[in-house]
Amino acid sequence: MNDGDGTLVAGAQGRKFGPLGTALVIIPTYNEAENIKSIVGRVREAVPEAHVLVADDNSPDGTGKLADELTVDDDHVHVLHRKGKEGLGAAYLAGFRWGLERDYGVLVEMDADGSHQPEELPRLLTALKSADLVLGSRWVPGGRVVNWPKSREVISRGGSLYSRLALDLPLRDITGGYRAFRRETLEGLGLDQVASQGYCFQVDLARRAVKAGYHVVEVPITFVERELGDSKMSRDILVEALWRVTAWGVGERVGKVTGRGGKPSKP
Ligand SMILES: Nc1nc2c(ncn2[C@@H]2O[C@H](COP(=O)(O)OP(=O)(O)OP(=O)(O)O)[C@@H](O)[C@H]2O)c(=O)[nH]1
Ligand SMILES: [Mg+2]
Repeated sequence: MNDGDGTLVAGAQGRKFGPLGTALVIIPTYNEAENIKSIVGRVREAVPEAHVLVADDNSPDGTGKLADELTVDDDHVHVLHRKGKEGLGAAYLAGFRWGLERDYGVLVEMDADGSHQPEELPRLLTALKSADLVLGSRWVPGGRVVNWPKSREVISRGGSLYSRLALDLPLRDITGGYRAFRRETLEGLGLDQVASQGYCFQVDLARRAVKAGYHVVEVPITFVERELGDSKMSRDILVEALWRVTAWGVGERVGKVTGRGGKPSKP
């Protein structure tokens, strides 16, 4: 359903939602030395009460050390040092666990490369006041991408459309990674079973939230392609996402016919 300002909603209506509590903005990093100071500074300025967790996979370019330096004068910045490169999904899962072990009420996903603008985070958090999960969305009215070649847009829109149809999800941007979760939502999603590979991670979290009946809201964002550092996206990641989404979709349809299997576990 579209509420008129480009915001799409899915899930239970008319619910009462509790206060949000403190937000933890999780930023996974692998070789983001050129971006880390700027992105953390922008988050701190845009939402001063929020905390930041940099989840670094022992980046060879020293991103983890630069992040450590940011913690010296700022008790709102934290660093989770991981052993080595395991992919964005694994870093987020570790970051979620770190946050859930502490007293955060909201956990936010944000890339380090500036694609997800911290200045838009207040809008996501406002929407979360009456939602279980907010997706920053490029593909609802008002959302857009800056500096993307047409080919990239076609792949991204196509990936979301395919996931929407294969998994029967009422969402427009299913692969995006700018999201705000209430703590209770993450606790209810069964993080131990979430697929952690590439874009599958984002798709799996979104489908689990919708199928579990959570109130999922899409808020338009302006996604800005990175200017500094290298992309970690690869063709292998895309191919893997394609077959996994297909397998989930087939599994759900078979499950509907046979009455078993295929669905993500309910909280
Ligand atoms: N900790 C960790 N972070 C990662 C890993 N792979 C990617 N990231 C981070 O995840 C975020 C998204 O990665 P990007 O390379 O920007 O991927 P993308 O946005 O799909 O690709 P571009 O649009 O080309 O930038 C960035 O902050 C990366 O540093 C990883 O293996 N471990
Ligand atoms: Mg990026």
